[in-house]
Amino acid sequence: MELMEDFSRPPLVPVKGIPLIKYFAEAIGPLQNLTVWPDDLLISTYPKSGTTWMSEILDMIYQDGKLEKCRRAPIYARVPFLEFRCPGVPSGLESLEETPAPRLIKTHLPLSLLPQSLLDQKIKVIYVARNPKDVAVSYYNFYNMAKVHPDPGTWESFLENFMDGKVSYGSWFQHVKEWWGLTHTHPVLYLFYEDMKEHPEILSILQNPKREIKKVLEFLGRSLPEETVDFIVYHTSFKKMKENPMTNYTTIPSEIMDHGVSPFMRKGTTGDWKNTFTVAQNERFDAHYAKTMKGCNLKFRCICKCICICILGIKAS
Ligand code: PPS
Repeated sequence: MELMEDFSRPPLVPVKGIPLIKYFAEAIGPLQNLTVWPDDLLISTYPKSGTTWMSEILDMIYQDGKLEKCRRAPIYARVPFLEFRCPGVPSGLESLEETPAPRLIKTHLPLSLLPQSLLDQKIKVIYVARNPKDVAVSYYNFYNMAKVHPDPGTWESFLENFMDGKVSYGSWFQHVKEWWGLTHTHPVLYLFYEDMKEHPEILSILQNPKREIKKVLEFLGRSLPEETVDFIVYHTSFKKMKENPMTNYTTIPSEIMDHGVSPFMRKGTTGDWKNTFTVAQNERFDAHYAKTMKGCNLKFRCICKCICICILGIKAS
């Protein structure tokens, strides 16, 4: 892979009012001519919501749990990133052209920037949403390590920008709401990172996405033997994916992603925001959340828990 230029953290570029990474903004025009295939499957998320995790689960399902087949290439080559563009690296569109059917496609685009053909042809979508406080913390660390982003500045200022939708891909609030709205008219399976983390029986911190994987299988109209599902659960655990070079993004040159600053597979937990938010930031965020999400019936379990924790006092822990 030959790198052509210094990434120099270019400022975000607005496209139809949505701020985007400069290189991705340049990809939006050509993307509008995308030819979709009826068996394409779109994995849509706001950044840092569990995209890579869901991508690996889906590729394992598509490969009938055959690990060696999932090791054929890094995750970004197996699941092309629709709007990806970066000097010296194949674009999302180029990767997509090399991918045989049935294709898995990753996007973070809001609906206003999505190629219309994906909506017109009612391509199946799996959407994963995550508690916005954990998203904000994960995104801040990602901005620091992935140099296609502008400098994030201090955590304090990044959080303000996040709440105002002045980060790449715009407002988290708008994103989760509009894709939720799409579930009424399109084949969208809307899942939550927290449900994937939660052990179904004992509500413990143990990771067990089995119940959610079964929802995915049903949505796809596929079935797999129980032991294959267990195998997928095991191989898509945070620990296994963190040590797997085909999923942990260490194959990306450090000029683009510097894992020394913060690894891509960072913590993989729920509630990590409590280690970063101050009490004041948490209160401000909760007030903003209540105002912005008013009238929306989407429920993020951690938000309520956080409010309770906050009422109980002492820092947000
Ligand atoms: S990206 O760059 O937007 O596509 O990132 P994305 O994959 O959506 O999100 C990265 C966060 O997901 C965590 N992650 C996981 N958590 C649990 N289990 C598994 N298997 C897993 N794989 C990735 C990853 O660690 C990032 O979260 P943080 O909180 O930063 O650790």
